[in-house]
Amino acid sequence: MDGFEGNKGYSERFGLHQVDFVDGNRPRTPKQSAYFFAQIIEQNGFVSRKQDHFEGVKISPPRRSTPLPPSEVPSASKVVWEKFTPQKKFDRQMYHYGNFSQNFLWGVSSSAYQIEGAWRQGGKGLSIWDKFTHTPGNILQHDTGDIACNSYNKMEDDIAALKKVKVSHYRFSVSWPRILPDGTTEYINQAGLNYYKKLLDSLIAANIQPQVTLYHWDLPQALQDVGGWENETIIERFRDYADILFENLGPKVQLWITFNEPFIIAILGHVQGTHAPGILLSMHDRPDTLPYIVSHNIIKAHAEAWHVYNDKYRASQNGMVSITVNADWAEPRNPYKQEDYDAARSVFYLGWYAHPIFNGDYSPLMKRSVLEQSLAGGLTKSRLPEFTPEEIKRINGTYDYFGLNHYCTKSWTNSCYRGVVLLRDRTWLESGSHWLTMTPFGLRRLLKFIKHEFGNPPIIITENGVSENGPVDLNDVHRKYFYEKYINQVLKAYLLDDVNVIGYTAWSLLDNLEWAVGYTERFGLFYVNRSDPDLSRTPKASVSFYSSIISCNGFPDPASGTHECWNSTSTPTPTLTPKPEGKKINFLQSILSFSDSWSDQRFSKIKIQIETYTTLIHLT
Ligand code: PNW
Repeated sequence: MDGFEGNKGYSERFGLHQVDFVDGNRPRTPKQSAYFFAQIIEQNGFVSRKQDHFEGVKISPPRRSTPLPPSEVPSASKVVWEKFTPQKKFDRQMYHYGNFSQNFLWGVSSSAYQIEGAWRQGGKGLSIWDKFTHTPGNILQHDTGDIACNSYNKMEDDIAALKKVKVSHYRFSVSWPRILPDGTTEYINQAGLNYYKKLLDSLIAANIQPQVTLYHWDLPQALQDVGGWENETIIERFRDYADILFENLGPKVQLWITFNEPFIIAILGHVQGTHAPGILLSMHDRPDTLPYIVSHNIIKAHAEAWHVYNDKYRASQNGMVSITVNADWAEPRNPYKQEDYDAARSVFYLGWYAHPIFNGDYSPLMKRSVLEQSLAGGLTKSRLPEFTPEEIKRINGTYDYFGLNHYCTKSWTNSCYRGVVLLRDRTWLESGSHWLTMTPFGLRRLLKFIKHEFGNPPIIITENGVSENGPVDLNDVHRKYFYEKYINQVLKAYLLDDVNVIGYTAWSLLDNLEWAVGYTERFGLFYVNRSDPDLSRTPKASVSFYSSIISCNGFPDPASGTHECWNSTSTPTPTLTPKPEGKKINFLQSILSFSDSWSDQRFSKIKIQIETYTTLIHLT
């Protein structure tokens, strides 16, 4: 808008909007250019029209959806924001000592395509990820999962790594095409079943409880060829696949997850095209209802698998079946601004899947916002499909716990002309992945939100972790920092907010194929040397650190004496030294090592941990 132009005062006007400086309210009026620019934004460029040259561009005022009235902002997020957003940094970062429940589950996580390799071994069929990674241009450095960490052939090494961390459970996924090469029950690949049976037996022998994900994104290519998740016959295919796994592996498994992160499947796979099957919605002649249809079918397929278990296997196997949704925590940039509240509320996507399963049907907020966007986009009805009353009933309650993947918090605002906008707080520490900042405080808030929004279910955190890229440094102080701070927030949620958290799973056991960015971003507790033909695994410093938290079942108060379980000093000496380059990382590293050396001297009664550039204060 027109504004104060330095020594030219108000005489020079750069604005898309004219401001009336005579009127005390300073009303703004869009100039023609505002409409023109809005149209460029709306079309994301210039749509070619033959007569443009002669008639000019047709100008219409930009469409904007009306914000939700305050009363319709669902209460659960409000409860959390009202309690936490005004928190002083002091309270937010206060270190909390204490323990988790006695049978708390401590684990690490992996997924089939990211670690198994053996893509054409043991009778396995092709998956959409095999095809996607073999299509040039899809994956950084042309990486593939053909060999990955070769976990298919290195089961003993993986079990040894798990033992070293001293986990009580291990989350892995089954590759659907390894069991059913063409996706259907026409042919069941016994070698595939045997592999997973052997893995389960080895885990049980090591006293590690398995948690098995049925679908971590590697759909049999043969099913994609007939429409994949878009074709509703897949619901039956998935149910049959689940039935076979429950029947054959169920006697050895107590914890199941049907789907990993349906949101990522819908959006990265079927809108952005950065994940398999690689559908970039804007480039295809596809209906833009696609992500909603895909999600609709996934929700139904989940429910059918849960019912199969409930009807046929629960009585004899007595396990728990659920779904894992991923969620960032959304923080309003300015908690005192209604628009920012609404912006933050509107970006919650876990409810897309969790609401039908935990509360019944899509939420009113979801229905309303998809309808609004659909109408604004010129459609006559909502893109969101509807469940029939019978379907709502059949889906509602198909869970035995809440599976949550969480990585970070984002800050949101609503600016008049740009709509809902994501902001990055520059004080948040970065990681090896552009989308991941270290924001431990958000996890406590998210857990409290889930408690209120979804009826206080038992929650298992099925993924949480951080990456690095660039040169290898086994002294991963940033990961120790991450786990200490995030897990401490989980402890606060459990002890102070009464959230029913029953387990925590670190992502990931090994440095593995990080999807579209290949092997460049490393989330592992163990470094995998890719130049060694044997793909040897070496523990990073975070292994013994995480292992200490597990042995202590939380954070024992140093004031109550020395604790046998705490062994964080016995970290391996780094052998691969070159430090990450670049000023920023070095600075970050030095802050983290500084905070780390302090954190080992656990003598103060109340300890305030730094998150970033602030100073450590010790109170005794
Ligand atoms: C999860 N994001 O995916 C997956 O379940 C894992 O397989 C993956 O390796 C891990 O997180 C780390 O990325 C995500 O862009 C992928 O916000 C992307 C996002 C979040 C989770």
